[in-house]
Amino acid sequence: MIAKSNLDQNPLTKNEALIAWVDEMAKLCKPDRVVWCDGSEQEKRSLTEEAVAKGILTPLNQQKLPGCYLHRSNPNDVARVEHLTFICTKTREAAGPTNHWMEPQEAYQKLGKLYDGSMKGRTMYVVPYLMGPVGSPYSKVGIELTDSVYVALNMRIMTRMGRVALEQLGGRGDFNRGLHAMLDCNPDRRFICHFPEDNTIWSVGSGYGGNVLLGKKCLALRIGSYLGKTEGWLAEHMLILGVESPEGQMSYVAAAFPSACGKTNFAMMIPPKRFDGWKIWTVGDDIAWMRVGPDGRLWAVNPEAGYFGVAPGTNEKSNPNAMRTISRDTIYTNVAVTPDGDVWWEGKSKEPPDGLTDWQGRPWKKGSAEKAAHPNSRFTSPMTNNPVLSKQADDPQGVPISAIIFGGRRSSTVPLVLQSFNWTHGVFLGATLGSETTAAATGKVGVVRRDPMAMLPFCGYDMGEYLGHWLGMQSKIPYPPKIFQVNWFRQGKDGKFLWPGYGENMRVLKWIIDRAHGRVGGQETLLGWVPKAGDLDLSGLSIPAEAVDEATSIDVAAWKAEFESQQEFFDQLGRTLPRPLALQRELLMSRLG
Ligand code: GTP
Ligand code: SPV
Ligand code: MN
Repeated sequence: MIAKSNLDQNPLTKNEALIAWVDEMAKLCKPDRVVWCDGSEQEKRSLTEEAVAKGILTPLNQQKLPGCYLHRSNPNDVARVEHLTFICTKTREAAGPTNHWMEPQEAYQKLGKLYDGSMKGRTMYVVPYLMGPVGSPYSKVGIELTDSVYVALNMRIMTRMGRVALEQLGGRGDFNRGLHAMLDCNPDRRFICHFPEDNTIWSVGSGYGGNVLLGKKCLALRIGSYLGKTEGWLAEHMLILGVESPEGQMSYVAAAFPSACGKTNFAMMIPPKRFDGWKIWTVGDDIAWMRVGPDGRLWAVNPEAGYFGVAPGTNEKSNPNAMRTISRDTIYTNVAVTPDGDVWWEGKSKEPPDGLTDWQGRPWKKGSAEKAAHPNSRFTSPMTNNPVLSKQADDPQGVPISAIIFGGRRSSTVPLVLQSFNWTHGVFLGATLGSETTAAATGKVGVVRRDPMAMLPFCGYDMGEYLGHWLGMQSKIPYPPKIFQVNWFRQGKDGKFLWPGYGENMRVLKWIIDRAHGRVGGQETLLGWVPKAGDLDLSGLSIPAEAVDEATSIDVAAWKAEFESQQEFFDQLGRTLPRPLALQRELLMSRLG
């Protein structure tokens, strides 16, 4: 049966703009069936059964991992594809020099041909979703049309999906129009196209994560950043956490680290023994939407409702809260499995268990040069599973931010922690953030690249203008957060991390919170404020003092090279690079001598 009008097939909405658009897209893609998702438990069960029957999901050991399933993606489709991601604005200039650009009509035509008839014999799921808390004036509604049941089930975890989104939309036509088709999952026919001027996203040829869960990077960041620029707010690649002191004082922090650089871990960390009575509460682990509140502070909401987190490295010691979170109702993608249907990945335990099946479904031998789990294998879990979910995670107003942190993965040069001298310098620290590339995107891993505010792959418009927007926010925020930079990833000569990281990052966070509240002094260096001797609480830490010294040291020669490399990036940004950032760099260089 070819879907004609889906008017009478859909019991969920009378929104005419929505129905007309779904109709139009169904005429293009020609699915056999159009299924409107309501977000109910019953629907989850039937979609899951369907996915299992089709071999898209495999049940894991239901005693050990109740409600958990495994998905293996096509081996050619395991990460975001930045070279196939396009910003389709009328002019190339609007997308800027750091984005791939395609002319909108060309993109609609090119992808339109690929969509044409692509869902014959398949089902088109209509997935209404809400990014942001229910009832929040800041939340946005998107509709994703997809022929992937895996995408529908993941969107159900990652967003507030179904009726709730349609209720918030009402009769309005200002929803994000997302269309996703798997096609034959061929990289030659893979395109992730964003039309910020039309509030539209077209994605083809992939079934993986950020390429296809359109609420996440596509809407909440690329389209979101464009909306933020026009509407005067910030859409950022940031975790949001609450720090509660033993006296019960709560402070909130937002932190931008590039992909696979520690946001999920930082957002869920358990403070070490020394910090008895301190608690960390997760508001979000990947994305923050931030606006100026009526009280003049910066307020943040997490637009998501779940975690699409990196599996490798997650274990009982590094992130016990994540281990609890992923113990039920979780979809695992590209992990290894044990003979009894448990999951495994590198770093889950020291010794791999016997008889593993690798992420591609092949028998895996201990000592094999290949990884058992894909380095970008992931879990999708509802945030309500998180034992330390903040009570404010659903608050329509969000939480007030006291400090913003920028952090990259840098094996050298960048010290453990720095506080910026002022807002402009803080924006400069974010703008010049460098980080070694990870498996979260296809391409070479471990190369340092500039990743301003961890937004290089996610900014939906010209990067120089984006940095200008950040500078411009200063005059809009009467009580701005203080801005910091961290680096958990500096290495010693032996190639080992100097700083133990994970829960021990609480020691750095404590200093940051104290600085944000003006409770502790700092020591001025050429590059920013750092903790005075003794102010970074290191008691009970089982690493040599020299390692901490090395992690916090500033090497003038290395910094000269760093400033050179920053200039190369600034040159690449070209004419829209804000003048204050160029001046900031010159000022810092002259201090270095
Ligand atoms: P995306 O979901 O891609 O945006 O990543 P993320 O920023 O949330 O990264 P995540 O917390 O998942 O961490 C990525 C990898 O870094 C994992 O393998 C972690 O084990 C590792 N990691 C996280 N925090 C630390 C840390 O403090 N020190 C060290 N050495 N590794 C860390
Ligand atoms: C990232 O790459 O930053 C992620 C995973 O959070 S993805 O959803 O694939 O973008
Ligand atoms: Mn991310």
